[in-house]
Amino acid sequence: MGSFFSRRIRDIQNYFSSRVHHRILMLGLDAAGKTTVLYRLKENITVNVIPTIGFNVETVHPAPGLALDMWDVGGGDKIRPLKRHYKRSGVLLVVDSTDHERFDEAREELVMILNDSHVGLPVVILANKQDLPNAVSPSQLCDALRLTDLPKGYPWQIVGTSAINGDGLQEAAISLGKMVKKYKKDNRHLRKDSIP
Ligand code: G3D
Ligand code: MG
Repeated sequence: MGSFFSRRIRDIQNYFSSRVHHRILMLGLDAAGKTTVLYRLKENITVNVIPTIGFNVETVHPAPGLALDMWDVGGGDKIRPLKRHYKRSGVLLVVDSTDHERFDEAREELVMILNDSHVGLPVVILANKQDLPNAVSPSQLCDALRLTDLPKGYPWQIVGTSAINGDGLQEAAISLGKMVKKYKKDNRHLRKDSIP
């Protein structure tokens, strides 16, 4: 009960302290852990996930004054082309670090969205499922996704996470928030409605 009230009080404080919401598109192959990440960040709980049909949207507050509207768009291959139409000012790419066979496919998701975005759209990659013994490390995943091929100075970062125990998630969300704020500042000359 105590924790219920403290959560509500925290929500109210966050509501008043963060008037600007940044819209984040969550990308990643099915079963990478997107929905688990979302609810771990939102409520610090593990949900019993069922494959996401349609999408989940939640506002998370990884730090005081920082509000991220997270769009977890599920739906597998059929909905994938639609993702490029979602407005975003940052991307969180969730990768299952144990799913070695699909690293190339995960990279394709990223390339698709970056090709369709304003130059410099910030990306944080979660090397998720670090709690599992066969997970590759963030630096191995960095090589597998060929992240260093992104143009020099491109705003990206990779963080090792576990959505099951929460490791790394807050750090990753705070970094993404900072990168998005900078991106918006640097691109404020673009039309107001072109960057959400
Ligand atoms: P998705 O939304 O990207 O499709 P889900 O992925 O959030 O539905 O997660 C798919 C499965 O991976 C779930 O297990 C979930 O519990 C598990 N999972 C997500 N993140 C982690 C993690 O960091 N570590 C471990 N060990 N498992 C994770 P089930 O068994 O329900 O399919
Ligand atoms: Mg899901």
